Amino acid sequence: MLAAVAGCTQKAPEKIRIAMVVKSLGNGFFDAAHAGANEAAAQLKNVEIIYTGPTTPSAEGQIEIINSLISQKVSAIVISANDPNALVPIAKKAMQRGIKVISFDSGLAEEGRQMHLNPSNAQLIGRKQVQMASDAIGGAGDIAILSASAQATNQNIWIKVMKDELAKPEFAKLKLVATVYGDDQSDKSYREAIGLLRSNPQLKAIIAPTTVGINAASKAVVDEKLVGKVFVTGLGLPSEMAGHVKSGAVREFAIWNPIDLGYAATYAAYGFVKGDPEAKAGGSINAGRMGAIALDAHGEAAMAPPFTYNKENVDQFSSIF
Ligand code: RAM
Repeated sequence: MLAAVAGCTQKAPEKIRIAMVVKSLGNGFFDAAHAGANEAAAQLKNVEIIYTGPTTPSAEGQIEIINSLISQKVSAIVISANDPNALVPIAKKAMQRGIKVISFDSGLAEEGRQMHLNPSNAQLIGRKQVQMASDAIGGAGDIAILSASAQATNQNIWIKVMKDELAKPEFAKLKLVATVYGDDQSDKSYREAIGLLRSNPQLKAIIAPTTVGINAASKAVVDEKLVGKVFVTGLGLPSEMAGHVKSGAVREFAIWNPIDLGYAATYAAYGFVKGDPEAKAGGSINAGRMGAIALDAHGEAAMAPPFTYNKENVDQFSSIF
């Protein structure tokens, strides 16, 4: 039936509310993902982004937040999970209430989400970090890993890949002496890095597969006056790492574009909310300017390979993310 006076009697369609639940607030990586989510929302129209996360990266904090998002009846939850399994029951509860659950960056176990968006292939990410550490120290010496939180899905997958790489003959002269956790908190990461440097005087490299950890470890190397003796590498944001590349604490690091990741994850959530018939395991999602992204049989997708930064190109990207 036609409305009598167009515009007067027609109700505006209800806003689609997509909640982006990050590992913790105050992390520049997730601030960039949030910017990407906002960009997607502006293009999709009628989408509101609720950006939220605990103050420290814990599963408990995220469970509380999801509980409240269920009461708020959001349309979708896009989450970077602090634990692959602990969040499954609450994620299932959300899905039972009709909320679409998508993990990105750090995954939920398959039964706890409808899809997972990986930034890149885990094998590539793990191998890249070992290669950068090896190159920085001439292929031989003691190395350590400074990770995020001990239960983080993504870091644990990458650490496993790194250990598998280190077992290969080409990296036989690299010795992993310790793996420590800074919980994606700057101060704890810094203290853990100082601890590594002081208790391992032969240490030659720290690999931090976290943007918070790599920044803190670089600062620790500078403060301990170990530039040139210990090299830091891993996954960092150009905006936070430019100074450390210049100080010499870091030669190379890698990352993907977190803005694109948040953008694509938001498009994916929208596809599920709208009931796009292709939004399913084995199908694909329409990710706006990123094109179509294929989902495998487990509902997993991966974006672009990580990009490497060094003194030649870090300044070019540091104003972007
Ligand atoms: C930190 C977070 C995030 C990870 C990046 C590389 O910001 O742990 O999950 O993807 O580092």
